[in-house]
Amino acid sequence: MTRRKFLYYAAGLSAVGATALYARGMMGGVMGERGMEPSGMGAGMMGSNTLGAVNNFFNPLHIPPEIKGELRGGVRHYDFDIQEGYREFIRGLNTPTYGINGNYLGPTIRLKQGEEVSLNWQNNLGEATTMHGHGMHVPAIMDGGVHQIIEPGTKWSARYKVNQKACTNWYHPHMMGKTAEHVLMGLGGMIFIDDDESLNHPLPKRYGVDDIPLVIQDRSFASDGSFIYNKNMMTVMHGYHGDTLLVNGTVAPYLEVEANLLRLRLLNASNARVYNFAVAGVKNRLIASDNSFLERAESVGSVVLSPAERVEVVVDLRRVFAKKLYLVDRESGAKVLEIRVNKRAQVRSAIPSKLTTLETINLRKVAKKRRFVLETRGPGRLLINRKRMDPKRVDERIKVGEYEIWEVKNAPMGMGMMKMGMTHNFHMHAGHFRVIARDGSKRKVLPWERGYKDTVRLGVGERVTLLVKHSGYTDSQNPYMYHCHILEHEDAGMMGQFTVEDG
Ligand SMILES: [Cu+2]
Repeated sequence: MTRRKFLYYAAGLSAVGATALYARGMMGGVMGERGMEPSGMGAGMMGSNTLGAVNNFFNPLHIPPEIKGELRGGVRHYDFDIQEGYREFIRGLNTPTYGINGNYLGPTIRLKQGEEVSLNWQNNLGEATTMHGHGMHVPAIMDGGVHQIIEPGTKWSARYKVNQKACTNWYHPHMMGKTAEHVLMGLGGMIFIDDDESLNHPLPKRYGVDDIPLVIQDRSFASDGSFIYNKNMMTVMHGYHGDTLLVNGTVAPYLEVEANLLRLRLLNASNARVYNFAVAGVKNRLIASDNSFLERAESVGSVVLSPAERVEVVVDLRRVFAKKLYLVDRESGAKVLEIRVNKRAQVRSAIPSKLTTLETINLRKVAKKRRFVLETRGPGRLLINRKRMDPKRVDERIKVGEYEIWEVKNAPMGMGMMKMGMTHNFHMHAGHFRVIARDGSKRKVLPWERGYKDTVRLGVGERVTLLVKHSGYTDSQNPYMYHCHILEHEDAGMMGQFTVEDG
């Protein structure tokens, strides 16, 4: 052990000693006298669902800076520096990280519908990566998928006209075989898209005050502070599960807010963990899914989010002044964020009765049906339609502007009555879909699946029916991707490619 490492280690232990409850929660009980073995099998490595309980929330929630770009020659430019760094997640321990314009995660990018923008990504890492706009409806060469590689020391710009409805999207790397590690190290951030409709709504919209980005991730820390990530067969099969929750890169976070309406933009940016979120003790009003508002707000008990899915939820805190509430994950039972209602309301906001208008679903217009089967066929063999991702192969060619039905199934492993397997999800680039049915039933479509979406969860043996349309940006040479967004599955090859072509 080097002296430097030893000092971090000792400092870590004293910090742990001062707040034993915190430490036990943070480390899920595995950090003993000797700390977690850096090469060992922590709870997170087993693919287990163990999350340490946190009861003492003492770090103010980090709010990523919001960047609105700079107009240069009629184009709004956003400049990014993808860099290596260190972040002190746990007092006294420096965790090696990646970040964007900082040491972990990146700023919130604010885009306005109709504007010409250029997102300029400078890669200052020691390795190649890419930067994908998740949920962005853009030309294939601006997608930042597996083909738009940014070599170390070079810059890549995604330039396009913002051409979609108001929503909450995000950005993250999409490097073949490396996405899980690059996201784990800290690359990612939110994209808020505004349009005239969203700007005119009386909804809460003061960034970081009553309109809060929440990037939720799970991580496991070694005793020297570094992230534990062993890409063994168990991790590939079950996906990475950490024992510690981070919100915007903050452990044990609290947020001080007004006794007012509070809008939470929830992003599951975890590699593999599925959450069931709710703000306990108040009514949760769902207003948006991945790519749009719902037509009308809907009360929900909780919201299940698989990796990469987003929702916007509004909670009414006007009658709970001087109280503490919690965002909880009902899946693990863990508290995620402490909400301290300790400020008086400064503005009036409301949820309008009509949030947006979605296109009427008309299945008679459907021109084609495609089937996608997500399947595990042996250790590490994660396939879609029995194929592993090949960046040189185009799997599907789609005619622009046509309605299609995509039926996506998570095929169970094993035989007979035993339905074994794992949760997957399905993400489609470029276009947005509507979820028509789950296991053939319209009624099984969940409230947060009633707006436009780009990612949908698939339990073991489940099947979803999606109404898909790709409008615009034809290119027969450059493909987009569809894939499972459990990052270890995606990296193992559970991914395919499609082009959008002229009819
Ligand atoms: Cu998967």
